Amino acid sequence: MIYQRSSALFAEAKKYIPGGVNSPVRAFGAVGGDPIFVKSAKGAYLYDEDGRQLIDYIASWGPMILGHAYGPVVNAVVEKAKKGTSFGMPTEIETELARLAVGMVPNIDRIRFVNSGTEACMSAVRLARGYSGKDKIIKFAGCYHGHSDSFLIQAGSGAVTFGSPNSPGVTQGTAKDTLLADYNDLEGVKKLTAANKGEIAAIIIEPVAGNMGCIVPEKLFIEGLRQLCTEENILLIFDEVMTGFRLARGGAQEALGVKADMVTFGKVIGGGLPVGAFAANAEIMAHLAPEGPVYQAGTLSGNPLAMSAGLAMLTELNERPEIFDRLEKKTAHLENGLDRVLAKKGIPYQINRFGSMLSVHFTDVPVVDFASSAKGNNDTFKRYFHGMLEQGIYLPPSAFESYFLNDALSYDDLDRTIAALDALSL
Ligand code: KE4
Repeated sequence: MIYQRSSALFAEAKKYIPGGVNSPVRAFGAVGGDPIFVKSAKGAYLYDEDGRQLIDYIASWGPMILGHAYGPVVNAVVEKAKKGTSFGMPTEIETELARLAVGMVPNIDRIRFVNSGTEACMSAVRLARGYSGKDKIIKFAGCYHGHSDSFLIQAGSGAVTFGSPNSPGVTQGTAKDTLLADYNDLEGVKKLTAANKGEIAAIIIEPVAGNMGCIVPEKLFIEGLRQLCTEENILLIFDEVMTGFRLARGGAQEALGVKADMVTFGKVIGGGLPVGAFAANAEIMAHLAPEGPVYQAGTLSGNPLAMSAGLAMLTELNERPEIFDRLEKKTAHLENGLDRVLAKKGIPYQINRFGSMLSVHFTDVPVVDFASSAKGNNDTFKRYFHGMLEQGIYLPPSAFESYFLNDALSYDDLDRTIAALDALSL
């Protein structure tokens, strides 16, 4: 199906913006065709430039957990904007959001706001290195922690979609300090720590992965990582940019029952405006400038508009935690429905889910790490993606992404989605 106005807008965008987008995964590179340009959104629905209504399953890649244009969030931003948009000076609302976040998330005493998940993860690793005096980090193939150099080693999300898990421009000097392990492979991590004894500052992980599709950690793996980090004096960093304030009020630490030493946030914490954050106990965070020697800064960090959006969103989630249970039930309903109709199609598939994160993989092997995720049949995935889009269902345009359900989705929306898949021949 041709989406004429979106295609025309894409052609115009490419004259001025590389690839016509400001973030590669939006360009439909993994599924082909021109990306859909969105005009507006409300609740569970996107309204594209060709006048179509689409049921949204990416929720801006996570932030719009309450649905688009959520009243209290919009009103908070509008009212705040009338009083000025940026000062470069401390404001009370930064403390209000910091106090709320620290109160919701276990094992953190202090939090620093930045402007993206990338910045949060980059800063957390610098702090871990500065605090420990050690240089190396371990990351996992297929996990994505943003686009700072240390992480673009076998990264997930858009990096792998474009077949460039290791980006040009990342120097060997940087890459040598990033050790690579496989998700759910505790023995492999143990071997790496033994071979680099005393040199590893941190292990950074997506506690529930969302950048290889959704991948759930095996219980012994994530608990084993915790034990190993404790024994080897390595900081365990949970990258909760996706999972924070989504999987539970206290994020993945609460949902998995595993304690991290540092936690990074993005997406939901900003309510749809540019906010990232990193947090830890008071002793670790005391090493951060201006209190300590590890430098980190940002002109728009703690921006009042972004803080007002984040405060409105986290206040809703904190005061109405039943949202998390509602999302769990809705996502389970979707999972069961997709499973029911896929089972009739005689093709191999896997559905992975944790809470309101879900992904569909067209393969007959369980998807437990990057290698198994990469075995998915992308031709089938393309037919799936476009077939659903033509029926008004907007799914992530890559098999290496997760769905993010939002609270505005009705059971009718979910059943329409299931029926759309039932109608597809894959
Ligand atoms: P940002 O710099 O994009 O705000 O956050 C980077 C990041 C860090 N950690 C995790 C676990 C993440 O998922 C992300 C970003 N997520 C992608 C979606 N896979 C953002 C979408 C995009 O790149 O446009």
